[in-house]
Amino acid sequence: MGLLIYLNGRLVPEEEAKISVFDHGLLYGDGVFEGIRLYSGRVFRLTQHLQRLYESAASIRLRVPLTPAQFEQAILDTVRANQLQDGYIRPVVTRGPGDLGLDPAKCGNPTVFIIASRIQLYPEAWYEQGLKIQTVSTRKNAVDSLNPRLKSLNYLNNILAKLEANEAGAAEALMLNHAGQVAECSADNIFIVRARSVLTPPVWVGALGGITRQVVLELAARAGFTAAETILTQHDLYTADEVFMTGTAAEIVPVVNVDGRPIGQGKPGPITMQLRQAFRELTTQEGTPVYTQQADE
Ligand code: PXG
Repeated sequence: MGLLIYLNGRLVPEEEAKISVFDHGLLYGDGVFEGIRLYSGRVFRLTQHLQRLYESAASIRLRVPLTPAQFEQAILDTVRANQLQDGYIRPVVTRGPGDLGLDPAKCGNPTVFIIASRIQLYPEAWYEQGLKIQTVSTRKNAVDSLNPRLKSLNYLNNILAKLEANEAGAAEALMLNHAGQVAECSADNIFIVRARSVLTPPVWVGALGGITRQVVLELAARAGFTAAETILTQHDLYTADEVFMTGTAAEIVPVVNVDGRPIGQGKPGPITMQLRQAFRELTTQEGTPVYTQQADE
């Protein structure tokens, strides 16, 4: 059975969930989005995802035609309509239909849609054996051109990086900023472990403020590690005890090889595994319940 999609205030069958070819989300990547996980009937860190969505929209002066409370209800309604317990939720807000020019002022009606679907989990082997990543030549967008903190529909920078990584036979692309500092991967944040420190680059070097990244910083501190944001270079990764990536879809994935250099013992490290375990436990404990409230509440 097909999915029910939230589109501009209505739940419609996926075959009918269509938007205009004049939508500037399509014509120009003019819009914002989120990727959210649903674990056992609870939406993980929903408030934080919505906050990031509204911040991304504010940054591009895009008016979201729902209040955050309405948006939250729309997400919960969409999950309920599809009777999901575990899944992936993709809210998208675009500038809406306009003419063929760039001018966003001519787009009067932003488009809002929400897809809630089952999630295709990554193979267990990724987590047991770890992944290989590769530095790519595509640099992260500069923070003063298109700030990577903005989760916009304009993802070509990341896609170009992903293409390079695919070409090199690597699972993910390690992306540097224009100063040669490590920023993040094409769709995941990056961390290193050195001694008892768990380190990730600050967002101002050119990285998304990942929700999973934030959770990992919290969990690492709670577990007694030094959790900090710091400038990292490729050298720091090559000589780290452990490297891992974080993201909503991937959660926490060990990296065992960077640019052909084995990391640590060349297998997933103990602190990565410990954090992954802590993360998994947290996903079973917290989250906004989808089914314990009335639909019309
Ligand atoms: N960096 C970038 C550039 C991202 O797009 C993350 C980091 C991780 O952030 P969260 O908040 O998820 O911890 C993302 C995540 C995918 C996919 O297929 C991931 C993202 C967007 C689209 C697809 O894994 N965003």
